[in-house]
Amino acid sequence: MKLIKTFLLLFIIMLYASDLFADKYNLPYDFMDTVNNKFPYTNHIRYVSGGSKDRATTMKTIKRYPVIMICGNRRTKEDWFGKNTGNADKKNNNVYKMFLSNGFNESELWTYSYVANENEEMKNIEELTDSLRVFIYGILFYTGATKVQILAHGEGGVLAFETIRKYNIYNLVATMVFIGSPFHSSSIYSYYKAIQGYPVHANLAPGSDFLEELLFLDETPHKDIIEYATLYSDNDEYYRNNRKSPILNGAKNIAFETLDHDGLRTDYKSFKKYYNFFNKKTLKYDIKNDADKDGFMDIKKGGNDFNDNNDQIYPGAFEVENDNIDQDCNFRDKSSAGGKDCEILIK
Ligand SMILES: [Ca+2]
Ligand SMILES: [Ca+2]
Ligand SMILES: [Ca+2]
Repeated sequence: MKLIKTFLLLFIIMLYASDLFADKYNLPYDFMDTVNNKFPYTNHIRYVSGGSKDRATTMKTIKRYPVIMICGNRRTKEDWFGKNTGNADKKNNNVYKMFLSNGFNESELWTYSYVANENEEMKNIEELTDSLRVFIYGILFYTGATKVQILAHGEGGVLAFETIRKYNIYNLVATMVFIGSPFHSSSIYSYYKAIQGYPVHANLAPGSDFLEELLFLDETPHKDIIEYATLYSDNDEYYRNNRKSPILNGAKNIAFETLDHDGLRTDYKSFKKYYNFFNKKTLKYDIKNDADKDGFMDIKKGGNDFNDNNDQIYPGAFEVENDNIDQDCNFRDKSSAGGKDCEILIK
């Protein structure tokens, strides 16, 4: 009898635990295999989550462009599930759940972390761009959506901005919303910390060459196809002497007065401002519009496949060097004489 009771108790605990994880804290079981078969360098992706129970369900239920939520430095994806809420009003601080209760579904919501544990310092931003890029390709392939949307907090915003810029994948993004991101540096970063072994500090400290180069040409590139917004606050402790650091010229810049750095991300007032930017319908994958069956629809039919008669050409495909063919569909060929991402524009 005692044994039966113990089993019953265990069973109830398991039911409760599975309910706790119902809000997609993990990836669907078939995500890594599906994506890894298509992009063999997927092993960069770690500490991510999102989607519905499997690929078929995700593809069937997705309606909007998927949203990738990217956390700030020394944080993890848990920030989007109700952790670190700053001075936000304490009623409703789980961003993931707020999206769900405002009509989004699991297939449309994804999170991205670059470290395993809270308080781990982000590496050099340049080193992290590869994995975010692969995650973007992976989500597009897995969900069948034609673009992604980015919601990024703090340093995660700079990482996202640099990833899209470096690989010239503006055509894969519909929306970028940055919450308190140090685009114009923050005095919490210093060169002193950089030489102590925290290279991200050199990226984000006042006077940073990295930031200057990042924003030099245009603070909102391709804003004809991408909607940009920023949220900033007079009370953000990252920017005591530089409160407009998160603002981007050309974006919708939304000001708050009292929310702090985490409150900006998790307060319902703030959420209400930013979630509207993400309510954008995606075209869904239809095999009829994918002649070469590589999983990406023809660009002429609203997809991202630049050559729908060659299954070795699609976003994220293996790029053959110096052949004047753009295999991975970013308007550039890989070149031994190439720029930052080793690619050059094809004439
Ligand atoms: Ca195709
Ligand atoms: Ca090539
Ligand atoms: Ca290319």
